[in-house]
Amino acid sequence: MTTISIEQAGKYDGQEVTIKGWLYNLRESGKLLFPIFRDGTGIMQGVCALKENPEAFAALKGLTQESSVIVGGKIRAEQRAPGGFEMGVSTIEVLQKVSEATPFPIQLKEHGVDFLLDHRHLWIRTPRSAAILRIRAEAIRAARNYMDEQGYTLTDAPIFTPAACEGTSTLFEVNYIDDQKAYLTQSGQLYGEALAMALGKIYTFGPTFRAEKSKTRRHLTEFWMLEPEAAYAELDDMMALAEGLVSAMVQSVVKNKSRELETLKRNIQKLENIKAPFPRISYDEAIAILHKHGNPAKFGDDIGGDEETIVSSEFDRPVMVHRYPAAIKAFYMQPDAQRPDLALAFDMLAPEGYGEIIGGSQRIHDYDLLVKRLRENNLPEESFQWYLDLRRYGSVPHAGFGLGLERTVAWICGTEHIREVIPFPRMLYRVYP
Ligand code: NSS
Repeated sequence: MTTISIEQAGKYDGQEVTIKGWLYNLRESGKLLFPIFRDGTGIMQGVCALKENPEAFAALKGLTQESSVIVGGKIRAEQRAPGGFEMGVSTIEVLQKVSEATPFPIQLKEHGVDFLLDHRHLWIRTPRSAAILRIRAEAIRAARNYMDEQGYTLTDAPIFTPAACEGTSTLFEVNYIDDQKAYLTQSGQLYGEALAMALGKIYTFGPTFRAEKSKTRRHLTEFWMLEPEAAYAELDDMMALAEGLVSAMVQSVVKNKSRELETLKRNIQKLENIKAPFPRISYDEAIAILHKHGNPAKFGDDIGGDEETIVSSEFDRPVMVHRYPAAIKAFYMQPDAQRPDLALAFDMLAPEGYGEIIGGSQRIHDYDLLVKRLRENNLPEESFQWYLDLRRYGSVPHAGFGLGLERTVAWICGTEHIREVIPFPRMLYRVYP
């Protein structure tokens, strides 16, 4: 008999097939059993009658949740079943029966979030988690396709680094070999700049680390970032690339993962709207929007989580805020020629209160200015000699950005907290399991 995935069941209407998976739930009603199986691709309702299949009935009766099973039977259309098909179960082989003494800890009822996080290795088996992780995979696939199509080459930045990229306050220090100090990378950007000078247009995509003391629904200590960097590129080029990238990710999920979005009860119409071009406003205009809403922000203030939510509430798609005060931004950002107190930086704020999903900028390409900025920021010049080399040898205007994968996927999925969109979240007080 052909082994099929539940996802593909519709193609096997009327056929005898095998499904390899787990018992997700079991309802017993006299001489009829109504199991639900899952195989990682979906859930399948089954029916098993004592009279017709006494052996399978006996094997299934009293079977515990998450026992592993190989099931055989006929697929048939059933409108009321999840997915539109069910299986008339005729054979069942139990590979491992979950002991009644230690039942599966996650029942089909509400659990507290700490309990779920302690059991994350089992929680990921629920249809909701599986849907989220499939959407994450689709978003990554779409992002890489888009970047490749735009002529960007995928390269990798190191994870052990000798210096900070995004300020020293959130560095994880590592005891490297022979008492050398190293840090876990906060961003691959500085290496991305070197690679852009070698290959023209590149992107890195990997885990990044920040010892963030903030316990919010938007912060992880380990998260994935996709970071394009291009030589001979300016701020506007990066805003255009960023809106194209985000549109491609969202539209690809809408097109290829609609079932998963339905599982999450996500408002798909809101996602269908997410098409480039996105609105662009200056930092000054963002401050004006805040004033209109009675927020007292003034020039020079950082735009924090609450302010981001206010600004983005004016738009039905992500908004890009550009030209922030240089004083509140990173040391490497190119000043605006017209107004040197502003940095040629931009953030993309997602709608529906999901906050900043992208941060990027044009980089300083002038050697003397960069040295001045390193000194002003008390950064160790010796660690940045290789980075200064990029300004000694054929320096050119260049720019890039970083897209936070989990924040982007959390918004696409409409999850409350970004911890749900990474398989094993690392947070302020959590490194287990
Ligand atoms: O600090 S960023 O705004 N920018 C950079 O790191 C640049 N060096 C990127 C670049 O130009 N190549 O971080 C970029 C994004 C930000 O917009 C968030 O979406 C995400 O990274 N981010 C986070 N996600 C989850 N948790 C935490 N703690 C976090 N910090 C940033």
